[in-house]
Amino acid sequence: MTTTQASAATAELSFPRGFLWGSATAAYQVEGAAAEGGRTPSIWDTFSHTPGKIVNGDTGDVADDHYHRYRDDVALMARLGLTSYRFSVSWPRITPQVTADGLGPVNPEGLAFYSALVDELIAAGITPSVTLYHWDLPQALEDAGGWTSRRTAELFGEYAEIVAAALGDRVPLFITLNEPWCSAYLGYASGVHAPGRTDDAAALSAVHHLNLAHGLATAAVRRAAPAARVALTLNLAWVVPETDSALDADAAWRVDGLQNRVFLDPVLHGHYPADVLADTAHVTDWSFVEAGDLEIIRAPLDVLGVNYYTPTQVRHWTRERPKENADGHGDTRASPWIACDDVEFPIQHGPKTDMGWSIDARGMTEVLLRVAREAPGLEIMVTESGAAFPDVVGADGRVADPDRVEYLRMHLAAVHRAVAAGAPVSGYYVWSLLDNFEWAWGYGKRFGIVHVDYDTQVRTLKNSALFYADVIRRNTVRV
Ligand code: IFM
Repeated sequence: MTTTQASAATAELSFPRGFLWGSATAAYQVEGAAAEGGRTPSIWDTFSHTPGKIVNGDTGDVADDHYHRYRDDVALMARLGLTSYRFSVSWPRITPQVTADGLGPVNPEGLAFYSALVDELIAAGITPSVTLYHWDLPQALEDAGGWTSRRTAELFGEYAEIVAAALGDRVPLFITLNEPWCSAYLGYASGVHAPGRTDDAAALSAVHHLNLAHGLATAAVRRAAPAARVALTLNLAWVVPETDSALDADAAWRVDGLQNRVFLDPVLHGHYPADVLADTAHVTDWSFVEAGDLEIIRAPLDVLGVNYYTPTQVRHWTRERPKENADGHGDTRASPWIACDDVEFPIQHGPKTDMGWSIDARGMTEVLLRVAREAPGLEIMVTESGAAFPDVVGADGRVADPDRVEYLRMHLAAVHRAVAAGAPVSGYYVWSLLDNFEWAWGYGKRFGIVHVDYDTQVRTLKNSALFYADVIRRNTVRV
């Protein structure tokens, strides 16, 4: 961990009236109750129960027990003054018998859980934002090909319609997918995420089927819940070439293609980037893109969700020395960066979070302004922003997390800069409300503004939660 020092307060940055202040979680990371309420296994249940996949052998079986404690957690949110809560729906709770043949019966217990959560939030004055897919694909669908199969996208559209029909009278915003980059490349190319496959062609097919799933779900939500708005959340990268050499610029462009443009271009402009298709032609011919798909994918969005954590610095790899792979996605033999053999992610110096991720808030401003430029007028929300640090509860019962406070302060100021420059950003969600199951890292990485004792499930507000509550109360960040 590296400490960043708070500087004396010199300015008050106020956000637009009505700016949404939220926190975000995801079903598999917080709910627990993995085998309760009629739920069946997702790819993350299978993956986390596979020896060697998760640090310390952790699983999401219990997680934060949010499934049982959601009322208390909503009360905590209300205490902090949050005006919105972004959570995800676990597909295997809603249609637990789904197979490639069809969704099977809807599980009323699954819908009832989310419906009760929505009611609890509304009663507390907190606006729910629902993510339909945050990585917990039903295992039965993975067994039939997962995101490499078009059928998964079709069924996702049907599932989205069910959820929107059940919750759309009270939920104003549905986010179709969270970070399809991770689902596709970490799940199917590098294999550090479920389902743990290492097949570049499969990953590119997953990219397209996730985009298609987004398009089909967008139409489905609009049918079932015409008053609701639809978003897609992307983890856009601020890609920085190390030098201004042509080779470094090319490296940056290719990484930008795989992380940003392969999602932004079809969704915003209805085509895949020609350079990405050409660069990956030796891997796949992209014949999984069928006539009409891009029209479905480019359905106008109401909101684009942006998740930003860390900059992505790249340089051309000269092969004269071992490759540096400090891309923040784990040390793996298989790379998520397809057709990027001559690209490296140099080791960064300077402040880092407990994930080893460099801290540079300029990227937040940059990605927001980029979206504003590429999609003029499209509303943007920061659907995740936050940092892991190794927090402990002190003898005084408090959790002092000055690094996270400073991280949030800097990133809020960066959001403010983008707003001041004209980006229509309407909300900010801290990742995360609670410490939770950080995927392949298990429970060792704490992202919450609320500390969770995993033995007792006791929640303790960290100082960052108090800081955030103060920002919310004033609608202003002091820097
Ligand atoms: O915990 C994850 C979350 O599920 C998706 N976005 C990044 C977070 C931190 O790694």
